[in-house]
Amino acid sequence: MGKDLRKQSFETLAIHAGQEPEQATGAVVVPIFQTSTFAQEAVGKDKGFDYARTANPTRKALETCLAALESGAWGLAFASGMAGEDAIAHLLNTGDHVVMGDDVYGGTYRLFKRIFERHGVGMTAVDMRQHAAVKRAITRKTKLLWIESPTNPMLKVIDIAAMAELAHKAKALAVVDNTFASPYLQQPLLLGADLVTHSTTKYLGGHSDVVGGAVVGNSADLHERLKFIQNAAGGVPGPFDSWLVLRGAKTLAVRMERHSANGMAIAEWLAEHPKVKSVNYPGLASHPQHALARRQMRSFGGMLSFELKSGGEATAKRVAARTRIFALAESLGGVESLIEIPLSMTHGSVKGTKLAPPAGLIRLSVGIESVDDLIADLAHAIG
Ligand code: P1T
Repeated sequence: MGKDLRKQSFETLAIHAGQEPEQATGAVVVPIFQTSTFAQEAVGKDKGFDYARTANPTRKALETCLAALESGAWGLAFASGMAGEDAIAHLLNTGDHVVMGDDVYGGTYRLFKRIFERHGVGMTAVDMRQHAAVKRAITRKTKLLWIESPTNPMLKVIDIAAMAELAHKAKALAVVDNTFASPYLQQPLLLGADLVTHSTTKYLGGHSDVVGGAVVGNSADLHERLKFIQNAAGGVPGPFDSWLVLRGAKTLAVRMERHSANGMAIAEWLAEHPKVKSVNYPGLASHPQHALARRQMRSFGGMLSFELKSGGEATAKRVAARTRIFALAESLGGVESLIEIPLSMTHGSVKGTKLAPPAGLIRLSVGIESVDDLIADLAHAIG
């Protein structure tokens, strides 16, 4: 960060952190430094960049911006959300143990269950709304608590400050996947988390045109270790993908306001619908952790899930195939609305486990289109 941007507000940081006019030409927008290597004047005498896996100016601008948006000291960008999570998991050693929420993105569970368990890292999944259950799950070997809030796809809200406290008592790291909320709605580092991770594919990128990941923190030691893993394992984003996330992040604040307003209106409409059994949205007063969500989040975002009273999985699939504006697709957080069936799509990897969501659950990623058009689309699809 060139000037002291730390004191500035979120909206300003999103547009300016790491993004001063470029020195050689004055270009107002950070250029796409599409190069794999950097010429050196003499051996070891470079301009801060030598090889683009280690560092690239476009990626560096993004990393500075991500750190500012999460109120962290540093940020690291990755080729996908999973690549960032994989880097965090590589902090662990054989014999270590992880306590994880029991309603996390299916790919996160799969990473720990199918890859890291093979390398001797144990894992226990637990409902993190039950603090006593989390305490029971923590052992002497527990080195990391993996917290997602709101959760994917049930929209449970987890008390991040309380989880961080439990982690620190056990001398373990508190890691928060902040993908659903985005840093505009919630800043886990300020609540005591050690690391925040994102799929920047989602709200940070915001336009469904890039896959990326991020890890942000404060500790210099964790920065060194994760930067080493990032470079040694090499899961870095290219310059164009870094640029797309950086450009998307500029409008995060205004997008999240609209996502939240649309999400709230649709949740309220669904809650009143005679064919709807239940709606999971932290902004509804009926949500079991609504009070916690109000404390922890600025507003409630664009993600929600619901179940119909009858018909189960088959009816849910039929509804998902009948919308015209909501595209039937995996992913979330873009300006366009998406609809999906988690158990058959994004969470297929937890089918048959205790993490499996209900088969008839429908998940919406509410975009920023006209909310009247979105409601009309759902009304038609639900019938
Ligand atoms: O897809 P990728 O950028 O690698 O991010 C993985 C990831 C991590 N964390 C959360 C909370 C996520 O939701 C995801 C990806 N999720 C979807 C693709 C989805 O539709 O839920």
